[in-house]
Amino acid sequence: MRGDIKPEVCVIGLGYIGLPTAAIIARAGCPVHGVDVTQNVVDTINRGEIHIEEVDLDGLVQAVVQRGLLKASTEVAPADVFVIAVPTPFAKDGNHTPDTSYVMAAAKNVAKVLKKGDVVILESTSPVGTTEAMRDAMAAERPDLAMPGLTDGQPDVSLAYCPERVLPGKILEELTHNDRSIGGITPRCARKALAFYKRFVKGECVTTDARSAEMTKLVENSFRDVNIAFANELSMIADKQGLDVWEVIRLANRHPRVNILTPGPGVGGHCIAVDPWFIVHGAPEEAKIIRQARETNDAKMHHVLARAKSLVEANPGAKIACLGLAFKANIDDFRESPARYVAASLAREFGERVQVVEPYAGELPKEFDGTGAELVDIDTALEESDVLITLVDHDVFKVIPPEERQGKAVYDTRGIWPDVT
Ligand code: SAJ
Repeated sequence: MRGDIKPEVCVIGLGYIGLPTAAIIARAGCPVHGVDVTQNVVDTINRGEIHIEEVDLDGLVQAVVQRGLLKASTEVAPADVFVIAVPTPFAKDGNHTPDTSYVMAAAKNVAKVLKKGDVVILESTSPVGTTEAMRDAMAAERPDLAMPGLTDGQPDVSLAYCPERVLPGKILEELTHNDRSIGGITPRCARKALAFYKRFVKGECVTTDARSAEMTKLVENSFRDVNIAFANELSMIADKQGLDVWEVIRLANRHPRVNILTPGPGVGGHCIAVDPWFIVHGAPEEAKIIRQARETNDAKMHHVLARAKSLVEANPGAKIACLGLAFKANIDDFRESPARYVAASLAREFGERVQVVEPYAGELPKEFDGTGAELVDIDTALEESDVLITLVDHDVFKVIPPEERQGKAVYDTRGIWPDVT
């Protein structure tokens, strides 16, 4: 990887982060070999199409595939730079233990094709120490190569941890413009990774060590989780004391140094509700607020369900419209969504009385099967339902004027209608 010569890049894991990253690297002119275990994903990308929804990603993937800069397969191929963006889910032990087996498997596959001078970068959100563990696994696979931190002399390869911090729905923009932490196993590793990111990142790239970069990623999402938990706790206190939490937050936020976030039906998505557990797992005695925030945000979902049920029971026979299934506003991502959990629980209990409005869904998810609940458009729901439960703050719901909601019982868990308390 020297001068103006574009490095060949192998991106392992072509999901929500890996595919946009591969496409952006290819757009910068580097030939990218994308790797995914799912044949269907590989075939889709090689046709210039995409298997996930993300703003503007379809056009970009089509363009780089057509230009021959992005090719996908199921096998890792030799390259100058390897970027690993595979999932790090929980283990199935029920204890929120991080499962880094996909990262380790990717590291071993990379090790097989590794040559002197290569750079290996881990992007997956990972517990502290994962990059070093990856290095050790690669060293075991390739004793012929001097690994960073394990040799007194110059290492043969570089290894770094460089997390993304992009917001779903704005991934392409944020991949390019956000600042990045670049954590090398050694400072030299960080410099090698930095030179690579400079090719396609316009934000500032700040170098550090691998463990600090791993922790930084976890801390960012935990910070947000703790702050959302504060808002959700306030909303439960307000419910108990008969206060309008939106009014209290609006007023408190007039203080120049107070910025309370927005209560909702709980925290969804694959990052904020997951990453804090990686910190708790690493330091269970110390991570008290972080653990409590997770528990508070999960408890909020059950609080919302209980309050919704009481409202339905107070309106016997009435049709109920659940507005939204997505995990947050204006996206079509329904995974790990508290809204989906609440709506499905109501559907199981109240069956045909439940209508679901989700402009981003073509059909209801599987757990609604056999409940009798139906997916309807917003006009049908406003015509037929007497109870409205707002679970997602989609723009299309925000613009429903008070006249169209008149006479209906409303539970607005997102605070989208200022006239509703
Ligand atoms: N939420 C609230 N109240 C709020 C803000 C959010 O209830 O005031 C809820 C949302 O409805 C949603 C969840 O929290 O269910 C998370 O939404 P989000 O928009 O805060 O974050 P994500 O999960 O879409 O993306 C996050 C981002 N992290 C931070 O903002 C610290 C993103 O920058 C990360 O890159 C991403 O996680 C990730 O991949 O880790």
